[in-house]
Amino acid sequence: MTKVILYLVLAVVLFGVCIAGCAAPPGPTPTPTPTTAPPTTTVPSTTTVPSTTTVPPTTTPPSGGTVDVYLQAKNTAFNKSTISVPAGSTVNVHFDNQDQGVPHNFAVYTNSQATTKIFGGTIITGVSQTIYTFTAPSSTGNYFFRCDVHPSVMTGTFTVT
Ligand SMILES: [Cu+2]
Repeated sequence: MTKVILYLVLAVVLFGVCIAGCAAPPGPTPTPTPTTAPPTTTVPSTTTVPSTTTVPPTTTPPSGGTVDVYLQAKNTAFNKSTISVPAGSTVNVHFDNQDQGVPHNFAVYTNSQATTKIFGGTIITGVSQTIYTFTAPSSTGNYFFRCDVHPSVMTGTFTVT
């Protein structure tokens, strides 16, 4: 009797061992953790600050540039009553005397009183042409121009802007 029990116990134990061994759930197969390659940290390129190129100051004083004026004298009259030029500009007056045997010129004064001359062109006798060059006043305003030979009839306003 005891032998049978012993066998039974043995069988149960063995069975249990078998169950434990065989039915043992497979150990969790270690899933290989994907070794993610560490992101290569790109070193930010040091942005070199562009050196500010300093523009050398222009040594020439600001001027009004050059302006060309075309003035004709004909029948003892100018073909224009107003002349406008930028302040401080170099004025080239292309003077055309169309009066045969008649002298004319071009002159600029501070005002119509014509007591203070700014520029006086050489008198030329027609028919002939010349170019008067002078520097316009640096102050803006209305000045006066005329022909010195015919100051009562050949006059105009010289405007500096
Ligand atoms: Cu004249």
